[in-house]
Amino acid sequence: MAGNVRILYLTQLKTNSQPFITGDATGDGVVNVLDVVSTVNYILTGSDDEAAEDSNLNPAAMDINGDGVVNILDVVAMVNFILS
Ligand SMILES: [Ca+2]
Repeated sequence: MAGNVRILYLTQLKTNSQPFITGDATGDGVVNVLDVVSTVNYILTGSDDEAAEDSNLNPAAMDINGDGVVNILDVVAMVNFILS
């Protein structure tokens, strides 16, 4: 489809006024394989928000489907978005 937008959508953090791109776990402005790797690591290391913050990762951006949980469904959505 012509004119496809490569940004999923912008979301406002509830606890922070900084907007972010959904799926952009690393906060570098694009959604790519680095975000997938970061999200998988976040899940496999027990979803440690403090460690994520230390690594400048944004767990809220990882929750692509917006269900309040970062899990494999978000990784699948992220990969599908990148491959689309
Ligand atoms: Ca989710």
